[in-house]
Amino acid sequence: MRRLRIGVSCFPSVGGSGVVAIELGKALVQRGHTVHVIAHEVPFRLQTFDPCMMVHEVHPVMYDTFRYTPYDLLMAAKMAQVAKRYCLDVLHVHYAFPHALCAFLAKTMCGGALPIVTTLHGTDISLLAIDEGLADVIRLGIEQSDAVTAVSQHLIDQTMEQLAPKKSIHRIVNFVDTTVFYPRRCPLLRARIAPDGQPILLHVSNFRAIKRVHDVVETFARVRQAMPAKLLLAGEGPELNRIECLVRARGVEADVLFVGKQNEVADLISIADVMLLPSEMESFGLVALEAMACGVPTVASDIGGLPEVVLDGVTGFLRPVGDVDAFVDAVLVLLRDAPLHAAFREAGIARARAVFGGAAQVDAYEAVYASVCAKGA
Ligand code: GMT
Repeated sequence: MRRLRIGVSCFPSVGGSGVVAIELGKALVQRGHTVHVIAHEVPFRLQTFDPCMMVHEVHPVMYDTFRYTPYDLLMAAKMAQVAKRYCLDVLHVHYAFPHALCAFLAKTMCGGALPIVTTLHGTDISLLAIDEGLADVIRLGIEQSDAVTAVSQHLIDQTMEQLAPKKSIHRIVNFVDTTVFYPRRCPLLRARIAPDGQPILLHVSNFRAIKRVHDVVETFARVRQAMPAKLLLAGEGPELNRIECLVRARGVEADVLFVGKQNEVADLISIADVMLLPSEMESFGLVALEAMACGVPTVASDIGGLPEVVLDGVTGFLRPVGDVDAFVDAVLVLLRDAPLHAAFREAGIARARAVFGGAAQVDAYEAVYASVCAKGA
């Protein structure tokens, strides 16, 4: 396909959507496209310099009249400016709310000549659970996009059910860079965390309430009653203080390590025996995929898009949301049955490479770009 100039907008801080936006950007650059990232700060996964991947920061305007900084308008203005200055062929935004709406404004400022691709990641749709009044504005963002993708079939179904947009949505699942996420051998790191060879459980998230990190702690506390074990908690967020208190209240602080926000998680994941993801909702669950690629089975909630990632009884276990007993049983099965653990590990690595290795997903995004560019031509 012809080489494109692609604008990309995402939330750059730690979170799967930012990771996917940047990893896709890197893959597109490798295929000869030029990518212009438009975000309020440099995305955390963008570590290496490439002259074909530029970052345009959206700066806040502090002015007494504004109670809140008008992020959406500043983003829209920056999108339009970059589109005009660099003659963008297409603008790919992650999140309908607010980025598809910013893109709609930018397109208008560009005289309508800017095809927009929007990828839904789930949080816009879960926002509706909090504020139904947002439905019209989110639907507008979706319908004004030239093409819309979503990271799981579950998210497509949920969007159709809740918003009924007059728009078809393409399923393009998330992917993982298997040259970064593979089973790494880190014996020294492992020995520092678990000096007596204890199994290691891991949870990585942004500690939002939806992640149910309290279930991680409760699961671990009960596993710990049955056998020696260690728990690694990576990430930060609104629930962190509560979780620290819970760890102390359950008397497991000697076996729990809070490692905070981490940009490079492949080593951390590779030393774990089981990943725990008991979320209330996940449209995809990128961290379960990263774990799978590193050979670490996940015990996750049987919810949202997680069954499209974790194969129950093959690469991990899926259990009902909040059923801590079931989570404990699943973890103990994996920790006590070494051949089963090894089989899950191998199945996970093979599935990550075959289904989520990136080539098919980048092909699919390129096809979407080609179709919207052709329509606009
Ligand atoms: O889950 C979050 O709190 C972060 C959010 C994000 O913006 O990264 O995650 C959403 O997008 C990820 C990437 O597509 C998915 O892996 C997560 O499942 C999804 N989160 C939810 O649906 C709650």
